[in-house]
Order: sequence, then C-alpha cells, then structure tokens
Amino acid sequence: ATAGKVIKCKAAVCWAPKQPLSIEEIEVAPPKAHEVRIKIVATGICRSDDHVIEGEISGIKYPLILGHEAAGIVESVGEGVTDMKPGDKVIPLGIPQCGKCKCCLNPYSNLCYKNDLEKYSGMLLDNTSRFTCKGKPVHHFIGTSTFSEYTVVDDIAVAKIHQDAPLDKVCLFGCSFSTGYGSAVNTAKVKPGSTCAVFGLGGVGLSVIIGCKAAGASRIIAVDLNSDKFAKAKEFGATDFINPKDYDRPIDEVLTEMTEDGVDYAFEVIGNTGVMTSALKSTHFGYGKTVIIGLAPSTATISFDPMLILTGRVLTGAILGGFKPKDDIPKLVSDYLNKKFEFDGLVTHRLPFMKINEGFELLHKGDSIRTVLTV
Ligand code: CND
Ligand code: ZN
Ligand code: ZN
Repeated sequence: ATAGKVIKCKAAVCWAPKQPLSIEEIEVAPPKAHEVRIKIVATGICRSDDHVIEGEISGIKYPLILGHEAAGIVESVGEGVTDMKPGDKVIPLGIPQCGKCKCCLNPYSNLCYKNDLEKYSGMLLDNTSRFTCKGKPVHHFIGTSTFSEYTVVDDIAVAKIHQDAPLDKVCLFGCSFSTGYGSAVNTAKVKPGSTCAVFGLGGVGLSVIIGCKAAGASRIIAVDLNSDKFAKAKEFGATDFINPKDYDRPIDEVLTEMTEDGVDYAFEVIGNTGVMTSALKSTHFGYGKTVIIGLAPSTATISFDPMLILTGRVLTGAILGGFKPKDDIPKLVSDYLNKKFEFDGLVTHRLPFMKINEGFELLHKGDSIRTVLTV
C-alpha cells in the first residue's frame, strides 16, 4: 500500500556535530531504479556513528541520518531490482559490492569503488538523497542510514538473508561482528596456536576475540583502559587481561616481555593513532602482523621507526573484516543459524528506537558493549 508513495516516518537526524540526535518526522521518497526501500527492524549503535556525531570525520555533510548496523524488511523495490522483493529480510551494507570494479574482481579486496567512505558524498549512487526533513534534504551515511524507521539503499548495498534470521540479533552482521571476526580470520589469517593482542574491547574488539578463538589462537591478550570490559572478553575467549593504567611503562614493552619478543598478531580496535603504534611495536620482528580496525580522527597521522617494518613486521587494515558483503553476509547469517558461532553476549542493552540518545550515553560511559535499538 505504501509502494510508490512517499513515506512519512520518524528518524534520528544529526543536524550538526556535537549535539544529541534529534527525533524528527521525515519524508522517505520511493526507491528509484536499482534501489530498495527497507523498513528497519533493529539497529545497533557503533562507535563510528559516534565519531561522526563528535565531528571527528572531515568531509561529512550535515544534516545526515547515521546508522550502519541494522536488519530490516524490504518494503518496496525500484525498477530493475531482481534479487529482492517486498517482505524479504535484509541487511544494509556500509560498503557495496558492485561485482564489476577492480576491487570487486580482486579476490583479496572488498573495497568496492562505489563505496562512500572517504568522499562522504552523503548521497545514493545517482547522487541524490531520498530523505527530506522540514523541507530540507537530509544526507545519507555510507549508503545505509539505519537510524530511521525507513531507509532507501542501492541494490548493490544490501544483502538478502535467510527468512528465519532473528533480525534483532543478526543486525550485528551489518558491522561489529563481521568487522571483528573477519579482521581475525580474513585480514590477519590468524593461525592455530598463535598469540594475539586485541586493543579495545568494544563490540568490534570482542568480535576480533571471537575470530581469534575460532581460528585456534592459544593466547589472546585483551587490552583496555576500562577493566569492566575484561569479564566479557574472558567469556569470548581472551586468556590475559591488561589495563595500561596498571603499568608505568609503555604497553608494548609489557606485551613484548609477556610473550617472548612479541605477539603474532595485534589488532587496534579503538581509533587511537598512539595505540596503533603500540600495537605495531608489540608484534614480533620478522613476521608479526598488525591490523588497524579503529577509525582515527581525520586529522590524525601515525609516525614510527621504519625499522619496525624493515625487520619484517606487517601493517594492514580492513573495512567490514574484508568480507565481500553481498556474497558473504548471507553466508555468515546462515552459519549463525546453524550455530557455527555465537555472539549474543555482545548485546548488553536493548532500547526502543526513540531512546537512541540514551544508547549513545551508555557508550560514552563505557557501560555498554552493543545497544540494539528496536525500531
Ligand atoms: P567502543 O567504543 O565500543 O570500544 C572501544 C574500546 O576501547 C572501549 O572499551 C574503550 O574503553 C577502549 N579504549 C579507548 N581508548 C583506549 C586506549 N587508549 N587504550 C586501551 N583501550 C582504550 O567501539 P567499537 O567497538 O564500536 O568500535 C571500535 C573502533 O572500530 C571505532 O574506532 C570504530 O569507529 C571502528 C570501526 C571500524 C569498522 C571497520 O570496518 N574497520 C567498523 N566499525 C567500527
Ligand atoms: Zn565494486
Ligand atoms: Zn561500525
């Protein structure tokens, strides 16, 4: 009944940096060719959304609708959409998969040319927005904009998932779980018996731990300034716990000592360039691998002694855990339904969508891992 019509609904609009999101009535235009309009059912709060609210990411255009970790149901599809129909369960994708560009064709990359990660145009692929509020256009965020009752996405930026999937759980495949787990198994390719260090124990960092454990790591060192995070880290498989506040020397020295010259794999899951350098320094010469996952403020840069790399350490990074999202996320959801992995403990809070700012407060206070909003 709504197909082809403008939908009026509620969304959390970010009008400008450094202020709470504002619940507004917005208009969501119908999907154009190769677009899909989705009724969002559940959406998680990720630190990346918060980086934008805090004004740390340059190039972002305000006002915009944030949110990139969600699951929902197709409401209607535009012309030419053949792989989805109204009623299908779906996960919007923060990076698309066009299947045709050099990165999509490269088996080792998932960074489709059609992504909006560095440019932050805030538009769909036809370079227009489907949202308006109070007569003004509102930008999209990395093609997902899930902090809304309805959103429109490009059809290359949405994955159709199994009809039995519980949307209030599998929403985490939109970001945290896929990002963390994939960073361990795809990007680092953690080997059985290895030692891993994970810096930052939020929803993404704990998912890295799940991935390291699944890959057979025998020692997983969890590092966080907030010791309250250690209990969950232990639950997911961490074996050692380090709070840098308990030491009066650089944390890489502590780690190198603990592990006889350094860890096999280090993961930075905070977005702090100082920690990125510590992570690199904590890896073993000759073969240690560091994976950057955290999103640092746009103005930040890293500097380190090139000898660290010359002597064989590897520094890399990935978005969404290196998964080719349109192909891989439906498979991950099916694996989850077949109980191949378990991550329900990542969700510490559930709130109605209208309480979204309370969810961000929990994140700021360090009280939550993931808050899932029911839309
Ligand atoms: P969240 O804020 O929940 O977790 C970060 C953790 O780091 C918290 O537990 C903090 O206590 C801890 N921490 C902060 N500073 C330090 C420090 N100096 N030393 C040790 N621990 C510290 O964040 P999240 O898990 O939602 O996200 C983590 C990062 O990953 C964040 O930067 C986010 O923007 C980024 C990210 C990347 C990707 C990707 O595709 N690569 C996807 N989503 C999020
Ligand atoms: Zn592509
Ligand atoms: Zn995220």
